[in-house]
Amino acid sequence: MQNQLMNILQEAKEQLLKASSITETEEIRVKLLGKKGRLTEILRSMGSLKPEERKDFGKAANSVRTEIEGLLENKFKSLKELQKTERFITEKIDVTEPGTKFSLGVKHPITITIDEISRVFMSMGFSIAEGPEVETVFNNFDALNAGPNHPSRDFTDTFYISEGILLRTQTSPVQARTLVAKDPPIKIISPGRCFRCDTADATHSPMFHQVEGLNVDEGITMADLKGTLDSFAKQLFGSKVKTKFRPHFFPFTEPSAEMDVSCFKCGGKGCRVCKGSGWIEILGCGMVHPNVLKVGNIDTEKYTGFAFGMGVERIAMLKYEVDDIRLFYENDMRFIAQFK
Ligand code: 2NL
Repeated sequence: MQNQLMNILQEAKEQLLKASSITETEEIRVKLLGKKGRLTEILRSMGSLKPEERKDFGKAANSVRTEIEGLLENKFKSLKELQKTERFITEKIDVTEPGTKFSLGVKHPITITIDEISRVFMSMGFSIAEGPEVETVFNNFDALNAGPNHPSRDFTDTFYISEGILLRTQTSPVQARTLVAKDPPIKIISPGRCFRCDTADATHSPMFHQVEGLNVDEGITMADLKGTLDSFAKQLFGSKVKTKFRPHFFPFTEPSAEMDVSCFKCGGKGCRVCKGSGWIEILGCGMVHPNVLKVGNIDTEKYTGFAFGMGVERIAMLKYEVDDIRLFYENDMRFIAQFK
């Protein structure tokens, strides 16, 4: 049995020399000194020895245990030391390195323009209405008096999704929904994204933005339309601008008009922005067609209304003198960050 003890000590030395990790060392400890370990087993079998042998053997076994414990302790210590050194190397931080720069975002010029237009109309008592970009053909065309043969319904101009479903080509369906859902007085604007099957060039984009407006109440006349839109133009482009209304045609309004503002850049003398004419076309408008009011079950004897619509990109391009609409969608921060 003494031999066995010496063997265990020898083995312990050899194994510990080879062990390269704390887990490995712990495994060795359990195998030798654990509850079912080799040394523990031997101590347990001491009962079979004669009493005089037992004393000497016990001493020897204990000293082997102490020695192994000492070896283990040293091994653990040196492994922990090694681990610490490794961590010092891998976790080293260079506190003199420059930090990662996070720059603050900016509002997109189209968002800035929508916000400015909205602020002006809100100051005149309009609220903001929103609706889905995927719409029904009914809300986008039928409800707006664009009959079954209206050219804007053409498959080559409109993104149809399925039978009766499309991407809205204007934000008027939002107003059509409001006419159905609410009773007058109605005084809303609907800013939002629209889609048309156009090939992108300097002035066209298949995705663009509109702000439309609708005001339905008792006794609304063309004078309300002109007063509201003239005030809007002065607030957006400067108090010196003048407005003029030219007759036009839209299926959803009668009579219809387009509004021009005198050039806010040159004051009307003629320049690059107004292309020499002194006037700039800003929006379309008109008195809501009775057929449109009827869709909302609105009494056309009692109520009248005016409506208007403008392209946000066009206004942003004029205001900021941007000559290509595609710049708005390239997300080049050198462009976007100029409009703070
Ligand atoms: C333009 C012209 C316009 C409307 C939009 C409208 C909506 C309803 C009823 C009547 Cl629900 N009208 N919208 C009216 C006139 C003109 O837009 O040139 N937009 C860019």
